[in-house]
Amino acid sequence: MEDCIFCKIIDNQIPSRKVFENDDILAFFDTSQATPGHTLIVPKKHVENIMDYDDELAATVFSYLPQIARGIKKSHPNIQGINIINNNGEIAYQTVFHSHIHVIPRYGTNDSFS
Ligand code: DGP
Repeated sequence: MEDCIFCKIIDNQIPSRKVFENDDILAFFDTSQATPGHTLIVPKKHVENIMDYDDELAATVFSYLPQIARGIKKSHPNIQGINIINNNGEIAYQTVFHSHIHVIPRYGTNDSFS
């Protein structure tokens, strides 16, 4: 979609630090790392938010969460936990209107995410 930052990242028009990619999704580091390893998972199909998913897209996109979380943990062994966050709509703090799931590693009660 024209003027969508994440569509441009998917099309390699904007560089990103990729974590995982296949025909359905792209996972890449968030530029604003809430904690080290903070990753976004985006469907390659442009959908604005969760209200625009059909069941198949939801099942597909969310099915990658465990393997991506395990991959991030492998490369960041000090991870003690992970927050999965999905903001939908401006009121819910969505700022990029191409749906994405935040995978935010947690390193302890005093890490940089609160
Ligand atoms: P949200 O507030 O849930 O819509 O989160 C959007 C996130 O997208 C925010 O944490 C920063 C990240 N972001 C915005 N622009 C870019 C970009 O050009 N590249 C990358 N890697 N992340 C971006």
